Amino acid sequence: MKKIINRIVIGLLIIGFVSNSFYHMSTSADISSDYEPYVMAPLTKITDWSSFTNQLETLKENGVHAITTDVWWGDVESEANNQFDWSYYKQYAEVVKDAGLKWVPILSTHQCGGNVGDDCNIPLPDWIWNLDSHDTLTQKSETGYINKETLSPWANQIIETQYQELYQSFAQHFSQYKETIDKIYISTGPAGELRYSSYASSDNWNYPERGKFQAYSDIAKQDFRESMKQKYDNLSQLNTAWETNLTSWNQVSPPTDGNQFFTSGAAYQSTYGDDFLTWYQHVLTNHLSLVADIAHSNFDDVFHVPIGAKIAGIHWKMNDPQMPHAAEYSAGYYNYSQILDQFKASDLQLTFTALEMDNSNAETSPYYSEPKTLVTQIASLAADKKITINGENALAISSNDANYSISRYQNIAQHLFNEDFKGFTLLRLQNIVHENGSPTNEMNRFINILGVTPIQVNFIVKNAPTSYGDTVHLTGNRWEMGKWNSPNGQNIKLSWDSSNQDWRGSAYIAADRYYEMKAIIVGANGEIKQWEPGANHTWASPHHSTNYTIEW
Ligand SMILES: [Ca+2]
Repeated sequence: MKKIINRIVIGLLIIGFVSNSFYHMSTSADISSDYEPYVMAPLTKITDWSSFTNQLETLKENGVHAITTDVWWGDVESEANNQFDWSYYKQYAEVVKDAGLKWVPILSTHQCGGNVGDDCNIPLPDWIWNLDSHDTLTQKSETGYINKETLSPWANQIIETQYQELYQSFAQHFSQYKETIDKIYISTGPAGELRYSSYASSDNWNYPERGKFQAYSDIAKQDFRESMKQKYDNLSQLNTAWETNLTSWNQVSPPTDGNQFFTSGAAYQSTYGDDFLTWYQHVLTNHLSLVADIAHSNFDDVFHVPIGAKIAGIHWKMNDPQMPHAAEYSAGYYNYSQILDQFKASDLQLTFTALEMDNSNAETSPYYSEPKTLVTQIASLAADKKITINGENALAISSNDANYSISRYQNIAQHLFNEDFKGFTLLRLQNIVHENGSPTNEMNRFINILGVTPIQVNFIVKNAPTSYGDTVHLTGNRWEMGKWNSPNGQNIKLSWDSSNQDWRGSAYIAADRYYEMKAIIVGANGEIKQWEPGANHTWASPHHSTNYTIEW
């Protein structure tokens, strides 16, 4: 018994040591054991159901698990309040079910259109704008633009009633499809993402500008004042903290100096900046909490599936020397850890995007874009907090240049299989399947790298010439094996098995794929001491779990 405890303690020490050097994530390359590939449906509505059926059957044949679909509020409740028409989406669910696929509906309470890559125009139901004042219902930007992509996060009462009615009606009408529905996404902002409408082209935004704060409706400004009254109690204490000489609460306001708020350093170094940005984000996380509660209360007992929500991949300006993170701050992302805490508290899965992108413009003005860093940061936080994370690509992957496309899928695979993602949703259907149902050139690339089925393999390495303190790892040609010991990947780590006197470990890799691999000996300092000599092992993985033994 004592021996076992000692071994556990030593094991824990080793895990602790290694995890510090690898973003606190699982320390082995691996495909998540329940990994699934998903495909995002077109934004526009299906008009040719027989073509769509052919497309879905092709997805199914290629191992895609589910299709993810926007269910537009502006479609189903457009006529009048509580006059729902689900007929289109019922037909949709029926077709998905018949194709043998699972379905992931997104309850899209945002407008379709007005965002990057949108090819549709489905505004919110008209009648909602009569339920309260525009000041309450809409977001108002720094430059006075009124945004109607979603209800504003200050429209709590309207949201509570309307989302409740919408979700309840969805649950009633789709409970018969509960075997088909795999997960349900809620929309908590523009493009379905928990954020403000800070970067809307309708508000004259162009990439890669920082965007605009959306805290200038009267109700938003009043809310900020009230929040500061609660925090400081009286103006004199606020003046001390902010180093100001305000004489009236009415002078307490979101920033009115545009970029200066950032370039002056106020956003980064002043108590005022911290107070404003903390409050601005808090309004979003409150909104997330509210919508998640409505979703759980309507869906959990009916569908018994996970509820998911998204945050946006705001990768530009991250590294801007004049205004670092200004685009994220303007969208409401001030402290990702606290945002993810709300995901955890609200029992939500998280979807994050931009997995295909790289950091090639990290130092390039005006982009200063670091999507790869951002994805790893978010995945690391999700792993720390034990939040299930799923990935998406930000922009369609479709190229005549096969190498370019493959490099995008490889970027995605690196994140998925080294940073503990549970699933991946490819945008979009039309890039991998032609209208007649035949696969495009992208299909094979996508399926080979990302459309994988995990199988558990027990790896065994015999006769490795290790010394005390060494460990044996495996690495190979694919990201689920750490891509030949790439700095962005992780190897498959084995542990000493004293009864068999060899090194063993199990990992999930892909069924039916071609692998090349080698064992390596890693010293106690984490550095590679020795590669297995000779040619690479080559292996066509089987369809089911198995053992794989290497004689060093
Ligand atoms: Ca309603």
